[in-house]
Amino acid sequence: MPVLSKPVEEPESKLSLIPVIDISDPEFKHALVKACEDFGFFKVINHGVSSELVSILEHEAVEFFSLPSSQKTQVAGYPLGYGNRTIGRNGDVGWVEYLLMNANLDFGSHTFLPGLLQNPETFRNALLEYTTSVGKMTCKVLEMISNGLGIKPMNTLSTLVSGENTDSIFRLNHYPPCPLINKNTNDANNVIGFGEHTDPQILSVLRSNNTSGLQINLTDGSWIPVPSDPSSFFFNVGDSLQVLTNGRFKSVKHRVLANSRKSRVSMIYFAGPSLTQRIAPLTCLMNNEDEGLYEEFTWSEYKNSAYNSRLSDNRLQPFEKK
Ligand code: GA4
Repeated sequence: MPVLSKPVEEPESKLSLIPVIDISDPEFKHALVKACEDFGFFKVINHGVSSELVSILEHEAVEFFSLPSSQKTQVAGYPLGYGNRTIGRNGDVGWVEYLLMNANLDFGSHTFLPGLLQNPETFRNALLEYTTSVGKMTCKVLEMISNGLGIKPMNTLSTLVSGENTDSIFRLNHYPPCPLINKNTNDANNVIGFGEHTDPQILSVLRSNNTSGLQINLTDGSWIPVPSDPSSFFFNVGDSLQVLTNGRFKSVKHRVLANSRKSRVSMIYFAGPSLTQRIAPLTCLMNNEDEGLYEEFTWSEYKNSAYNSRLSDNRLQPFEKK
C-alpha cells in the first residue's frame, strides 16, 4: 500500500481567527470595525442574499467555463472579458481562468456573451439580480462600519459605491484542478492560482464553492487559509478604504493556491466609486494633531496607476505623503 504523507493541518487557533459578522444584528458594528482594523477581512453571515440565486449564477459560470477554449477566447479582452493564465497586462500569471465584467450591467458592453451561452437570458438576469443584491449587502456593511466609527451621516461610505456611475466590477474565477501538484500531499505551495495582492477598490465581496484555496496575510506576515463556506460571503478591505480611514483599516493581502483534485469557482464583486470620486482620509476620523497619510487622488487616477502595476506591488506607495 502506498504511504500517504499526512497533510499538514493548520492549528485550530489560526483557523478560528477569521472574524464572523452577523449583519442582521447592529451590535456587530464594533466587531466589524475591529475585524477591518486587525485583519482587513471578515466573513458575513445572515446576509439575506438568496442561495437559489447564487446557485443559478454558479451553474451559469460552470457552464461558461466548460465551453471549448476556442469559444471562450472569442470574448477575451482587457481590462474586461475572458482571460486564461495571464492576470493583468504586466506579466503576472496564475493557474486560473476568469471572466471580468462591469457590475453595473449595462448589458450593452456585454454583447459578447449572449452568442456563447445556451441560456443567455438566465445568465443575464441572475447576474443583474446578484450584483443588485450583493451591492445592497455591501451598502449595509458600509453603513454598519460608519456607525461603528461614528461617521455622520451614516451613508457617507455607502453612497461612494451606490448609484449609476460607480465603477464596480464583477469577476468569475475558475481554478481547474492542477495536475502539477503532488496528489498525495496536495502540496500546492508552489502552484499559485492567483498571486498575492491587495484589491484597489473600497470593499470586495467573495463567494466560492466548497473548494478551499484562499489565504490571507496576517500583520505578522504569516498566511492563513480561509476555510471555504459557500453559504457565507467573505469581505476584504480594499486600498481605497484604507486611505479613507487614514490607514486605520488594512487593505489585506490575499492569494489563492491551486488544488490537485477539485475545481474552485469563485465570484467576486469589487465595490468601487465613480471615476471622478475624490479619495482622501476622512477628516471626521482624524484628531487635530493627526496627519493625513495619503495625498488626495481621484479613483480614475488610482485605477490608472494600479492597472500599470504588478499584482504584488504596494499600489498605495506612490500616494503616500512624503
Ligand atoms: C486585483 C483586484 C481585481 O481582481 C482586479 C484585478 C486587475 C485585473 O485582474 O485585471 C489587476 C489587479 C486587480 C490589480 C493590479 C493590476 C490590475 C491585475 C493587475 C496586475 C480586476 C482589479 O481591479 O485590480
